[in-house]
Amino acid sequence: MATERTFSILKPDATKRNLTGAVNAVIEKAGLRIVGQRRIQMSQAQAETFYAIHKERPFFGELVTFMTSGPVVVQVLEGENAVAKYREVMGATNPAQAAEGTIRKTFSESVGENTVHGSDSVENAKIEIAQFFQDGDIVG
Ligand code: D4T
Repeated sequence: MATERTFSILKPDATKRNLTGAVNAVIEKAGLRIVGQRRIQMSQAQAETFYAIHKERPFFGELVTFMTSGPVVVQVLEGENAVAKYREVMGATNPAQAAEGTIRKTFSESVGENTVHGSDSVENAKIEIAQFFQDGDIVG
């Protein structure tokens, strides 16, 4: 198993409900180390670029509106198999289908406002991290 980095976003529904610490506790308990973290207001252009893969999907407009509706916390997580591990800790995209104990099962109210994002591959993690972090802002 390899030490990897993945990219995480605590979405506006998390910051709005003061869940930053509660979600971070789940992340750290799972053995993932938060090696970079910044609270930002995402611009429309940043959100559109980040979710460009979903541009043709019917929910794209709503997704961009939601992601820019309040502050988000962007993070770099590090650990053994961090990409897959974090996807497991987040739970299914739709919280109604998420397993017990996952972040989305515990905290999320809908598929649109599902509290966290996590990269789906090591390759995408690198691209996503580079969109929001400079090397010096990640301290492992
Ligand atoms: P992200 O990318 O935010 O980590 O979510 P997932 O990887 O779990 O899910 P995704 O890429 O399929 O969806 C991206 C983003 O779009 C929102 N969404 C999704 C939505 O608003 N309505 C929908 O029907 C779906 C499928 C939620 C996450």
